[in-house]
Amino acid sequence: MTQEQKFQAKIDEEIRIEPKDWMPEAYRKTLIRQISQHAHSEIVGMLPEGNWITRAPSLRRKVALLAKVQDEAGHGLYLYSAAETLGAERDDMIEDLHSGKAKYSSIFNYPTLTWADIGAIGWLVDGAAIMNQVPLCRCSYGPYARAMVRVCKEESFHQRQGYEIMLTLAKGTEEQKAMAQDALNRWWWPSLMMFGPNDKDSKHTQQSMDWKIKRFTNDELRQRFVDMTVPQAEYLGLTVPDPDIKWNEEEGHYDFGKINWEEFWNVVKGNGPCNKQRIRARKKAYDDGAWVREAAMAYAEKRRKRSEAEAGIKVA
Ligand code: FAQ
Repeated sequence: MTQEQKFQAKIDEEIRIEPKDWMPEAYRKTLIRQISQHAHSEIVGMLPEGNWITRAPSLRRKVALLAKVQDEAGHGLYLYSAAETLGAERDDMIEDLHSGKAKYSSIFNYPTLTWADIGAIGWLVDGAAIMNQVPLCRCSYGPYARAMVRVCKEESFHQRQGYEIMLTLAKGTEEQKAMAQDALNRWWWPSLMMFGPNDKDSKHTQQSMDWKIKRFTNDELRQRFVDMTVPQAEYLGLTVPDPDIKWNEEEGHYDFGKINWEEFWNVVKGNGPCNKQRIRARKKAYDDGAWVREAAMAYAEKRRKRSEAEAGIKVA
């Protein structure tokens, strides 16, 4: 048996791969790509919501939104650490985000125009994130799978926070209900795009399924999301902006309309409504934080020297 065959046999037996285990270079690369892009998505994902922290309509809403955005920072840091266990350097990953070499989720390139968008993000974007990430808790790579357990618990709170905002608006005045409907109209299709291209156009899915990094295909997860979310929209009394949504008795699923893939690839390539603004904001945050990194390094150096000097005294 070759090393590669032994590796695949472990995966087939559901034995987790850990950082020091042998792994094919392509497996390592795929994981670094997916985990670092996932980390970038969490970090860039703080920006659309951060836009509303100072304008949350009550103290309760502000506290919940602050907690959510802080959770996202934490998820980004866990994920960068998970990628580091594969030998990736954090500075390189961040550089790749800033230069546009690394991708992050298309969804975060859309603007948050009203408070209802915060509800729609929690409900739809976190709802889609959970659908995609719960299976990642069973990913073959140990550190990624373990990080996902806590991330999913926190995403579940985020989703309920968003749905509660939508419920309040949908049961409010006519104007508030219209805001909720408008947010659903704008976030529905981009949320479906989050799951990635159709299976026939997804270059990584087959290999990632064989390696049990992915447990379901993009289309399978998208379908599950539609099946879960359409009844939630009905409960809110809102209309999903797709005239082709129809329950298919035979399939036991909702049929839905065609996704605008041209829009998706345009956003992925950097030409969405907010791509440039998002990267500008991340670069500025990084540059503004340079003094903190320098101070932390200087402090670590001072402590190292002090403990060396103390050790020297003891030896003497
Ligand atoms: N946006 O062959 P596939 C969140 C790229 S976290 C941009 O199907 P794969 C939390 C893909 O990278 C949201 N690019 O690729 C939150 C590849 O290009 P590459 C992020 C996309 O990897 C909530 C190419 O297209 N979640 O929301 C997108 O097998 C609220 C071909 O695609 C994760 O990252 C896209 N939507 O499947 C935070 C989960 N889709 O890399 C704040 C982990 C595809 O060759 C507020 N990731 N591409 O240059 C995954 O599950 C997978 O990577 C997929 C894509 C499913 C995203």
